[in-house]
Amino acid sequence: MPPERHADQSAPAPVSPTGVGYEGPRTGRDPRGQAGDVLTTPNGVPLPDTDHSLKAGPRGPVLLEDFHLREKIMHFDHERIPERVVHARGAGAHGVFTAYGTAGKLTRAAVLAEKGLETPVFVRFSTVLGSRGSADTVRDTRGFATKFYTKEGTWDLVGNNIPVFFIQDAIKFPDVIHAGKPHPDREIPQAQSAHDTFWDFVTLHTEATHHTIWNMSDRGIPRSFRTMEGFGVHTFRLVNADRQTCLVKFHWKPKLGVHSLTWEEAQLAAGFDPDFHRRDLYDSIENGAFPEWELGVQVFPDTPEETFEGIDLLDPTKMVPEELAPVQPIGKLVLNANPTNFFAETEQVAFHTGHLVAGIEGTNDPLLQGRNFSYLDTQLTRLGGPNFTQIPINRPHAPVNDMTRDGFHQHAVHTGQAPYTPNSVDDGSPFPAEWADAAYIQVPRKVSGEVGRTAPASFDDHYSQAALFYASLTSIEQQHIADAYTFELGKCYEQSIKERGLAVLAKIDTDLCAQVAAGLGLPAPAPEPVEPGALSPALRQIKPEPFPIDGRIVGVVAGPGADLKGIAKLRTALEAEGALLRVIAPHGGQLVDGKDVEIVERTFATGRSIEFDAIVVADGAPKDGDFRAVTMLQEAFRHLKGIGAWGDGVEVLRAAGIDPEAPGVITGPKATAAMAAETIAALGMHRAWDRTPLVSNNVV
Ligand code: HDE
Repeated sequence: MPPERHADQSAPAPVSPTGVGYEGPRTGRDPRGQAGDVLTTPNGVPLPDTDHSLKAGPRGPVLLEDFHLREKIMHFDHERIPERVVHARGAGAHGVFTAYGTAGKLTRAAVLAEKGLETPVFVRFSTVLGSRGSADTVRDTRGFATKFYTKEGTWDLVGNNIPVFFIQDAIKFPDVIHAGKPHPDREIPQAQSAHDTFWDFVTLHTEATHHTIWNMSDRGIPRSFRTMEGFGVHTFRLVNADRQTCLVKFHWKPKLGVHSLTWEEAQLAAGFDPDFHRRDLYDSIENGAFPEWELGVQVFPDTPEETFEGIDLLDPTKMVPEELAPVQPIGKLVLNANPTNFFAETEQVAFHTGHLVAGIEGTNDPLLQGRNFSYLDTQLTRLGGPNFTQIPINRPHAPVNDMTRDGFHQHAVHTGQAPYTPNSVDDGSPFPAEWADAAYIQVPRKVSGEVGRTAPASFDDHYSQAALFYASLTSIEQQHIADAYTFELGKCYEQSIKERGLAVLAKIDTDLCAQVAAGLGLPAPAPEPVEPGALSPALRQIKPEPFPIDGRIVGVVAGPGADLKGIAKLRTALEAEGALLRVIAPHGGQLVDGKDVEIVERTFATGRSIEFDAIVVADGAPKDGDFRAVTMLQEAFRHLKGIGAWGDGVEVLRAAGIDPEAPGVITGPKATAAMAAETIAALGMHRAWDRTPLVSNNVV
């Protein structure tokens, strides 16, 4: 069941960005406006004027007795709170998680175990390194944090879109983040890993190798939040009603498949639309193309060694290939409502790895244990005190009967006289819960060991899974990795850092190392590749089968005199599959042909190839060679997108230097059903990969 939507969340009026559809000033109350008729102060005192400060005469000094001025400015002065120390840039949405019931044998947590149980959720996606105002499409890991408002209390699954992490022990977190963040002297570069300090750290601290190669892969530049996988990263322990335990790794699998931008697209978007991912999430929800993921678990026996097939389950730099432990689906997540207010919800939401419910426990992964401290601690500075669970977005949907009291921003008016236990004054209440309902009781386990700043020997293997990841990918994905390393190391100034980068690559793959060395103009070090082991094709994101196309956008280049009937036909076919069509023309307004009317949603000035998943040229589109239209088509071609044209639109393709016979180019005399079907098929494959040899290097 979708969460109840406040009136402020109703969709905006369908006015095109070019002004078409505007019917003059609104009459009556705008449903998205603030409620209430009369302007007041924060204390509810009605105000006649908030535009002029109180002065002694029109040219006179402002009077200290202007209480309204002081209150208004005082509040404004304090509107900002500290941004998150990491993951500052993000976007969130509300949704529902529905359990399949298949986890019933593994855990007593109803949120996962009870068939058909619907649990409201709030999800926040993020980049890691950039500031709040940084671009969405930078090369980085993405956060994928989910707050489940379960009936047994709040459970947070605070994951990433990459299944492993840079470090094995939380004590290294300040180091890796200080290295990745902008240089402390100039505070550049913003939201980038392509700089000396990042590469200095990850080439010295080689346990970062595996995560780094994922960042250099297409996973570092997702097409959309909707097309990202999510991973809990750490191993968790599930406990069932019979107190039997198993170890699991959580996976989110996107319904639309895992897809990425090309590197050039990512860079263009960072300039042309820095809000690219945020906009995509918001728009797709408003358009009813609700983002969807399946939650799955890899299940391992809870043995004293805490390993599986030789892989240390406590080492967060290691994953378990799906071929060894298949991901078993246990539920579905649908995001179906945008936040009403970004600050109140997306900014103030506070996730915490220690927010666990009965039936879900952590493990001794030293990274997870450090996180369990950090996520509480950080909120004290960010949200200004210990009462952040009372902020609306953080409030549990389960009854709260705690004994915390007072503190900054206390909103509860607690009753009773005995916030301690045991007590007799309040009749002994609250009483301890029964085991069946309670969390934070560990299944008894023996703990012993010598105190020391140590790590298991298995943590010393820093390369084998990086090699496995690289070796398992398609040659196109491997090429992207080589291009990414060449770019990033090429942005470093220190020769020794580049050389160390190559020394790491020499252990991963000889050909990869040679390619990057050639790009840097440096000699390749002697190959010493480690054995990657059995390959894991599940790691590939280029798959042979098509994915659903919900929310994908096809741009149609048109203009006065274009075949509007053909456009309408194409739109009907696309919309039937959940995709959208936007008309691009030299100017805004409308295109009219008799009774046929098309609203121009993007002009040659406001449109850019990056926002379209395919571009089609209509019969009758302008043939004046406008460089903006030409650029749009050439970019789409380079980025391996579906390209199409019907009628004399084919001439426009030719004039842009696009061969109508090239792979993934769809042409025909008319906008027929067959042409629409081919366009839909092209969208489903994400890109025309077999066009790759025709486009220049280092851009896709
Ligand atoms: Fe985080 N991380 N992290 N992290 N992390 C934060 O918490 C931290 C790690 C992740 O949308 C902070 O509330 C430490 C792994 C996400 O609000 C902070 C360590 C994974 C988000 C913090 C890690 C993550 C954060 C900053 C090493 C993937 C955004 C603000 C031990 C499994 C949550 C905040 C949101 C945010 C600490 C490592 C994911 C400082 C100490 C591994 C998705 O508490």
